[in-house]
Amino acid sequence: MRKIALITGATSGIGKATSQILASNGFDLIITGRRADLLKSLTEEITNKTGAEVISRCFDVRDLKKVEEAINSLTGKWADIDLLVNNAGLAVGIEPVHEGVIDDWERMIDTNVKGLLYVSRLISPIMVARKSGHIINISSVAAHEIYPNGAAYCGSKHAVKAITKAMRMELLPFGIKVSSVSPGMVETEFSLVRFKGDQERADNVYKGLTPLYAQDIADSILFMATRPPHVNIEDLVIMPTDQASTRDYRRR
Ligand code: NDP
Ligand code: 8X3
Repeated sequence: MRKIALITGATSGIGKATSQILASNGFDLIITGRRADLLKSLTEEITNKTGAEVISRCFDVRDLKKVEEAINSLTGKWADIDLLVNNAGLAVGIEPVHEGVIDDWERMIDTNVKGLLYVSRLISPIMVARKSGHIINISSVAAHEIYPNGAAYCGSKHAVKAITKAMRMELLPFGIKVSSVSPGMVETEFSLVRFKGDQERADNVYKGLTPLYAQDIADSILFMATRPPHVNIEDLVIMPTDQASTRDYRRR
């Protein structure tokens, strides 16, 4: 029987690649994000390519009411979610705290931390009731390291690490797996969002080195999601070969 996966932030990057690979490997999907046009085209693309059943829900993870409406609108088999991939997230701005833009901090903390909690709050009771399920949070190397001008983003991902660990303890009695993936540099829309649409600045991030691609992270998520029931991968830190830390790169 096919399993059901809900992926947040499926319209781009890691979430999109994860949706594609899960659909090709036995999952029917609930894909989510804020851009309705991209959700529609991805639904069509995955359905046509893989034959998986795909539905979408368009919402902002920062808006608790909308998250509630979206999750509570799921009925029948769609309400029985096996796998939640908490992927929606972003970095905005790259300033020291003393020059920080408050709205950037709000966006990062509200999305990466509170949004992840809202979605988890709505979906984990479904898993608790059926005593099975798997939650994979997309964390970051920024949950393991800290770099200057990244206080709010690193703080938000350190929070994801703490939330992941706490949820793993809380959900232990119910046999629910909780994992995280902690990538280094992945070439997606991430830098374009961080630099607020400045394409040249975003491109420079990946100049002279080979970054990870969304597909690399999606492969690992599929691996984690398909381990036998007695195996839970707690966290996977995945770096490009050309990156040794958040501050050490090999550029040629
Ligand atoms: P992208 O910008 O390509 O994708 C981000 C996704 O998140 C989009 O689908 C976007 O969809 C969604 N999203 C953002 N804000 C919201 C929101 N408020 N509500 C709902 N959806 C939202 O970046 P990545 O694929 O790289 O990022 C995915 C995750 O990976 C993030 O959590 C990021 O922190 C993490 N990560 C990324 C790394 C990288 O170098 N790229 C490295 C380590 C971790 P839409 O705009 O349609 O809402
Ligand atoms: C994204 C990786 O190094 O830009 O989470 O923080 S980094």
